[in-house]
Amino acid sequence: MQVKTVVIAPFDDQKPGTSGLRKTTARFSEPGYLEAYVQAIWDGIGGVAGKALVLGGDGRFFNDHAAQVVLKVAAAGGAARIIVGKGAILSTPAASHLIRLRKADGGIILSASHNPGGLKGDVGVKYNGANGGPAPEAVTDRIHAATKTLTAYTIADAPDVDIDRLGETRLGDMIVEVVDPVTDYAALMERLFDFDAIAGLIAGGFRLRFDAMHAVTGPYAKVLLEDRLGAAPGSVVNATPLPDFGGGHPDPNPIWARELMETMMGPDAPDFGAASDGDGDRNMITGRGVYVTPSDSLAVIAANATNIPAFAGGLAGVARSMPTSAAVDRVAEALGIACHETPTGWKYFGSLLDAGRVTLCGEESAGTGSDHVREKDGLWAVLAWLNILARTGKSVADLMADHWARFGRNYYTRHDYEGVETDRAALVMDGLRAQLNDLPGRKLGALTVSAADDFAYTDPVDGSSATGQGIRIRFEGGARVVFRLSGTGTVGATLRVYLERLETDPAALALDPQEALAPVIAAAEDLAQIRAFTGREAPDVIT
Ligand code: G16
Repeated sequence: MQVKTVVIAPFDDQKPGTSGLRKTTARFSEPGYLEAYVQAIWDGIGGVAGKALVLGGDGRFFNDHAAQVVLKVAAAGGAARIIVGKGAILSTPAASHLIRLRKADGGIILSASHNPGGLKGDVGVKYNGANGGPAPEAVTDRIHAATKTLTAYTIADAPDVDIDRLGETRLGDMIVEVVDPVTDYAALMERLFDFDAIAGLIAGGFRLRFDAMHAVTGPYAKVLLEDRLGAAPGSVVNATPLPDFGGGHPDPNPIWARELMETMMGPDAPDFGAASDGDGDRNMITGRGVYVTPSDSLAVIAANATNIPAFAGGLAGVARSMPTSAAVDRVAEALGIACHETPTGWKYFGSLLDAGRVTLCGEESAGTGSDHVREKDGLWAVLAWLNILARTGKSVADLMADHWARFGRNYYTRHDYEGVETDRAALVMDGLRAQLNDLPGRKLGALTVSAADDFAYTDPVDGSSATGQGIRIRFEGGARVVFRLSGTGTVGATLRVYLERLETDPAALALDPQEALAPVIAAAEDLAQIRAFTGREAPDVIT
């Protein structure tokens, strides 16, 4: 095998964000851009020589080419083995599982998650470590440092490897092992859940719809929900992964999964509806006439966990990202288990999961998962819900009503301002930071600020810390607003405002969340002056 050394000027915009490096397809297509980043990953992890890695992705436009680049830069670096999903397909949780199952040194996941794909969309590259989870900050910092000084990369000068056929081939001395993307993951799911109970529920006439949003979960959902659990053929819709996700935005929320929402709120709605995102780690849960927020979903799974065989012995603890609502905190309190509050990003759950301190984690950004892998897992969440519904015999609506009656309801909404000019978004955040010390005691309408800070976190296991993770303002009585800049966008800044209020009055548990939160929404605007600073009259997306 010939190895070429290509001299480059370092790229100055390769800082990994919340979840790997995400850029426009156009940027990633520039000569050497991807190659240089992959080389920087090898440098950041101490070289790839002799290592075994997993490789796969969400099937988006550019990934075919990207997979070949990763293989060739890995071969040039002396990697021993690459285990690749057929056609470069692996959902993010399936990749995490494969890394753990095969005891690989890590893996490369080619995905920009829920960001649109195609020529005008985005591309992403993520490195996961040997525990199957996203690289911790210390590693992404080293990768970033390497990108800034990289002046050359090495690449195998060889024809493309056939990754559409199962089995082993070689690229120089490196073994390329092509595996079925679904088999191992499906076997794992069968071990975790009560498939007999779910199949029984479905055989009894329970109807479901799963929207794969033309993204990676289609083949997984077909096998699990239709073939193994007996859901009617066609229950999985938009099931074929397309390079541009059918022109859609594969983000499972009421805005982007509108078709599913309309079906679920319509007259002949199935009993259960769910969707997943580009790379299969996010989820949306709905029932007939009811939408379940990700924060509530986490709390409901925690409260009903012992119905799930994998959790029969109870939960060690739970964790949620800081902007996620406190619904799960109340469940943890009732169960007498610890509840950890971490910064946004699944990587922060890794050490807690590895140390056995938590079993279940979740994020408001449609992520839920457990210690079975080290990523959030969309289909896992769907199966967890089906398992709970099958064992309790309740409908989604009844399960929610019972949960709120017992624990109270954390009304929750997120308002996103997208594509804001970066300096204007910074003005909003700086303005808030400047007020922090003076806020406690301040009255905003009927609300009084009880505490305000810029969230900082110290990992209780490894002592690593993260600062500047979002402005957190709490009000007396349990209401809260959080301001944070997204770490996954590729154009300008996305300002996220997370709003929450606890309600325990049994007569007020079925309000419209925007109405229930109106005083908190008004207080947030008062504090942040988003209209004045950004010129925006209203959020672009409300979920
Ligand atoms: C990624 C991370 C999640 C995180 C989310 C937040 O999700 O994996 O852990 O909660 O980003 O994104 P932002 O910084 O935009 O608020 P995904 O599904 O895009 O990989």
